[in-house]
Amino acid sequence: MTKTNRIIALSTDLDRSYNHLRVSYTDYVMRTGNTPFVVPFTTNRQQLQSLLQQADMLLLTGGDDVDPALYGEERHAACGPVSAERDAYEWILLDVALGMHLPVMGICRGLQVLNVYFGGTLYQDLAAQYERSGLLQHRQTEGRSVRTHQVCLKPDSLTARWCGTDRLTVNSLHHQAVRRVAEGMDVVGTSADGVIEALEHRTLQVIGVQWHPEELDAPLTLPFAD
Ligand SMILES: [Mn+2]
Repeated sequence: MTKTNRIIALSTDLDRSYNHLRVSYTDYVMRTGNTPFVVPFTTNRQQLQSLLQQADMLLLTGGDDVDPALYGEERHAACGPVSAERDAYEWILLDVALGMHLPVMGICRGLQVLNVYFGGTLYQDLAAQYERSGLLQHRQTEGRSVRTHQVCLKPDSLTARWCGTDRLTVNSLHHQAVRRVAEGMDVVGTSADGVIEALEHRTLQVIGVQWHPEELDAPLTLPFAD
């Protein structure tokens, strides 16, 4: 049975002094039969702890690049804008959520946050740093809801179960990607060029996807629902 009416805490982006989040994320959660709750920006751990007490799951949303300093690298010229405030907020939020044993889902930047949090690294820019040939267009020029490349999922993965298939065509709105996979995480999805599109933690209820399910019409469920 699919569990619905869970309270899903969403991390927010920041736009100067505003909490700032695309409507597609909150709509997505509502379309899955759950209740979204946008966690306001603060770096006060106790405050985040009491806010997350209201939640059944954390969803780390998309946004700008993670500061490469968080994985021990100098910033590459092709790295996009970063926000020290947002990084600090999401790091504490994730820390608190894991401490409370909440399931965590990461979308796009959210996947990258998860990988860096657990000790992995990122390509700061696929076009500039990806070693293999045949790199697909991961920063699509089509609209956000257009599906442009395939992803193969490990058939026995949680992500495949959630998506209801082990092969799907997704949208692609990223220029960075997972480089060194964090200890404890498994690659469960890749595109034809070998770019990592989905990760799951081996022991924790943590999954991340590089595409944007909130912009698509399926799947209309959230992971960890059964
Ligand atoms: Mn992609």
